[in-house]
Amino acid sequence: MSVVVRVNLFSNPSISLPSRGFSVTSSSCLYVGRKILRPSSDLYLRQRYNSNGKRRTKPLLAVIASSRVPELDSSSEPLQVFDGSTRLYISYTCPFAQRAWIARNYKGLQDKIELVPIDLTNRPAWYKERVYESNKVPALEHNNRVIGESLDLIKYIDSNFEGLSLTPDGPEKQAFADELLSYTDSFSKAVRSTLNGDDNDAADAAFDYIERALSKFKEGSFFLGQFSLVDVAYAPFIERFQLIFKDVMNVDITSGRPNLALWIQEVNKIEAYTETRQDPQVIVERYKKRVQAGLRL
Ligand SMILES: N[C@@H](CCC(=O)N[C@@H](CS)C(=O)NCC(=O)O)C(=O)O
Repeated sequence: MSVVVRVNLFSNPSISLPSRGFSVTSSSCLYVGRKILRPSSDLYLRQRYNSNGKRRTKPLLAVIASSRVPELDSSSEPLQVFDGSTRLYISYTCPFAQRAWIARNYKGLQDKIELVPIDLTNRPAWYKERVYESNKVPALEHNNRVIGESLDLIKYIDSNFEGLSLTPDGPEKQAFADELLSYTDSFSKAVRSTLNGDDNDAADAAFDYIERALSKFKEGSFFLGQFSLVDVAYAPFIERFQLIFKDVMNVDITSGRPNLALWIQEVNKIEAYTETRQDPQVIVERYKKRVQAGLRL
């Protein structure tokens, strides 16, 4: 008899990014020793090939990953929570947390909201006890309270902090934003059901929905024309699905979907997002490990 275990594709990751003693001092500059890296739109391409067209031995994203703030784990001293600091608890591997991280970066809040990465495979006990009872990421500690749930959180960050707005103007865009935000879970579920072999057509239908949605506002390549909460909500998931479909099924999700292709291209020009991207190889390897372990997504 086979036992089927249902898991969230991206929670409880078995692989976490390496973290060494490098520091991140601002949004756009990563200091690795004495070298300053400035992530840019063609980050992924630059990671793979050097100027002679030869493949790099050390991927640039891996260098950036290793320059990130180290994760806290069960051996980490408890933070002085509710001391007036504003902290965003994330995991580098979690797409829900990535949403909040992108919003914080986009609004230029690196000095106002401290990033606190947690190792989800070996969580500090005090996180659940003192910070967030649900023991999940993301969570924001702000004004002596904790806000969770990524979609609520990106809205909260947008309306309670200074910086570029992620909220659309006008009732038409607002209504469309609400519709698209409420579709995010159905979108992931549909794509996962194809990856699980339950419904071969569900992912196609979900990507077609995105393709159509991207044609609504013509003044830009993003869902609502300009970069907004909707792009923030979808980017981490489309990032993962594109890689997995390409690598595992040899399917290009942008084929026949020019709006989606353009959206991916444009979103990869937003530094606030590219800084949060995971090493593509790590995403694919983690997915394969789950499949090999017989886990459903
Ligand atoms: N609905 C939540 C989902 C958050 C979530 O599932 N986070 C995962 C990591 S990707 C987590 O913290 N899992 C730990 C657990 O479930 O114990 C949101 O949108 O923030």
